[in-house]
Amino acid sequence: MKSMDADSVRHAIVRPVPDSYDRCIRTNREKIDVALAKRQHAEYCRALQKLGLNLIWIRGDNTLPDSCFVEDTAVVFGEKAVICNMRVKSRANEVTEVAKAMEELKNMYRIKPPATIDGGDVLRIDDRVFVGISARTNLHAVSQLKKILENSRMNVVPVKVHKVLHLKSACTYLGNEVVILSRGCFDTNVLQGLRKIIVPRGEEYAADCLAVNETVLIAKGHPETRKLVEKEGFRVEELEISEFRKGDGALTCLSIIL
Ligand code: CIR
Repeated sequence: MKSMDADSVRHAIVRPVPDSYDRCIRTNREKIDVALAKRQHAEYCRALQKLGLNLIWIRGDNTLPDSCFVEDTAVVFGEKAVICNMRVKSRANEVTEVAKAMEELKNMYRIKPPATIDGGDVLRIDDRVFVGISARTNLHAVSQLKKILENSRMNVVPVKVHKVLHLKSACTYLGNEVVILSRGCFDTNVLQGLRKIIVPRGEEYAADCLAVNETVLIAKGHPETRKLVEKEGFRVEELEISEFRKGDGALTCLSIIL
């Protein structure tokens, strides 16, 4: 099986669920159980470790309610780390501690105003980098990303996103040239040459999967999606992430895989 990335996957950056997590930005009003979110996060971290990843912890911060959604703060391309400029003000300071960690690990670049971008809008598939143009991410960010990656032989492609928060809320890469997606959120013609798993109606949330070393983590309670992913030859593990769903987050949002 072809790996997800030319670089071998070895580390995952994660950040604790803050005590203030129930004040995160979100579109629904279901009550969030912060203690349960912390337990679900611990399970998530254990799953990553079991799949062979070494965890790199960013210091927790109770003044940043969304800070466990660390994916949105930075995007890594091999030896380059791009620190995001996050559009939502209450999240903007999340990047500070992440940038300190990245400085130790990678060559660091920053997306600067007027560009805004959340990491959840960046979907890398081998040498293609799809960037969701969403409520959080704009075309200025695409231009800056192109510059940062100009010698990297990567093609940066903007993709207009509808109905969901980020591009990766609707589409993720499983490796081995297979993507999983939910219909109606972006123009899927951009995914030429890839095999596509379309999540069944009612299971749209399961399109945000996290593939690690050829195992696919999916959100618990999406049996039809599980079958489709297994049919493509992947090993599947389900994780309960109900409290992150209530905060408009999903599996990829809780880590940055290096
Ligand atoms: C937000 O609205 O920014 C957070 N409550 C959820 C962010 C989820 N992140 C992601 O999908 N990459």
